[in-house]
Amino acid sequence: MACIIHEFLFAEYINVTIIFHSYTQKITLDKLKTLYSKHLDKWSRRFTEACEINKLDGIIVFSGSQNTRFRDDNKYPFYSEPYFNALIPQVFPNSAIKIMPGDKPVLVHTESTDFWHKSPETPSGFWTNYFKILTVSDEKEMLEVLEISSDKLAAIGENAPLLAEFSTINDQALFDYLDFHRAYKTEYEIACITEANKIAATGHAVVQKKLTLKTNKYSEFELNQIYCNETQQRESELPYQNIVALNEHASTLHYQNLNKKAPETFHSFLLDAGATFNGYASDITRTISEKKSNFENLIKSINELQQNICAEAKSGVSFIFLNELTHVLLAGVLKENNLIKAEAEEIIYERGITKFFLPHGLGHLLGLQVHDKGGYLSTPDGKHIKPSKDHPFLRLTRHLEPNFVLTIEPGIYFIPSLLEKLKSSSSSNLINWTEVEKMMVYGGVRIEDNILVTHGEHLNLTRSAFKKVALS
Ligand SMILES: [Mn+2]
Repeated sequence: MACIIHEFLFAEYINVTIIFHSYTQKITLDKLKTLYSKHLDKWSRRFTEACEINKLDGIIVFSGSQNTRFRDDNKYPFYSEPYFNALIPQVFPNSAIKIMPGDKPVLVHTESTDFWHKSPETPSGFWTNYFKILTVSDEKEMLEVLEISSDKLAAIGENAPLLAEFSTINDQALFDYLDFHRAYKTEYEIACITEANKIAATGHAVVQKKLTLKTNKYSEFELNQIYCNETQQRESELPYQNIVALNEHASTLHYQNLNKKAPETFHSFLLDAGATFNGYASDITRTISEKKSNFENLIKSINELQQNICAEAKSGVSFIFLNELTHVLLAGVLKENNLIKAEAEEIIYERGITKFFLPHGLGHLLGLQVHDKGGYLSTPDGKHIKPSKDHPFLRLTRHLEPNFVLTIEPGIYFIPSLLEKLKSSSSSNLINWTEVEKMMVYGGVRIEDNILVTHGEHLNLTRSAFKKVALS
């Protein structure tokens, strides 16, 4: 994910498509290196404390193995154990990091001699000085150099046969401690998520431009390709599978298809797509529509609601409260947009009608994983706050604190199965069904930003990145 600028100025002459990748890495390597040094210190302290609390001599983090498909010799895409990437920005399959409090951490890196595949990258970059790096050729040798002499070594990672050597494997108390603390992002992590936002912003900008310029020309499949090309991220590098939804497909919350045919008529487009930078994710959604429609007004209302909720995202505020507030405001949006009978706004929220239009939670922690772990932990020793029965899909129940990075992603959807339920409920008479029916072709709206909680006002990492590519 290095600095990418390709310009083919002679494009017209040789009749090829002009490719212009507008993302340029703004953060210098020197800056990244300085931040990484402090970041690694912080994580070393966290691992040391986790060892003290759990009476461990050390922790070994395995990156995971390159798995093969069933009855096949093809491999699945490789996804590294997140705690491996918390320590090292590069990705290596079949490798391990040994952390012994007080010692320099050791990276055991496997270099395969398989001539079918390109060998994994060799460790390189600003981080290598901080590690003792040992190269091995297979698992057996890896176990030897890891020197598992103590039974007080804990292993973290995909539960492969290699881990059977350890008495403590993926211990819940250890995870609780680490997961709780990872919500507080280091400056290095904030810088990485900021870069991931800039990369994704270039993709959103180009995709939106194509769609509004050439209405009804592109299929979901093509729009996804445009996004991947612009961000220079292959699908397996993205933090999650892009949601590329035209028209009524936007009503499927995690719509996973990529229709290869452009629809006859263009009504709306929802793009939920992020990027990764040094293992850290961005997660951004925008919805656009045909002009001068009621649905366009609805997008404006949700955008306003989203900005109002972001403004409330301050240190000390409970995310459960913000989620409730979203539903209160959503009742107002339903009224403003004539989707409910005018006089009923107050009881819309009380009757839980908004949940039929917004069944998912307001947002989640963001970091090494798009749905970063630790969203329910209220203490480092594993106390949980579960979401209420009313909002079972809420992924974050903590009180916000400085350096949390999270998404704020309200929406409103016209989901046939949920609307059927609402229609047969006692609240049906409160809904303006004629207007709701008109909205079905648009599917739904979601507006999602990544924000950083500070001691004062929040910082919106997405809107800052979007400004630079002239989007809002
Ligand atoms: Mn999200």
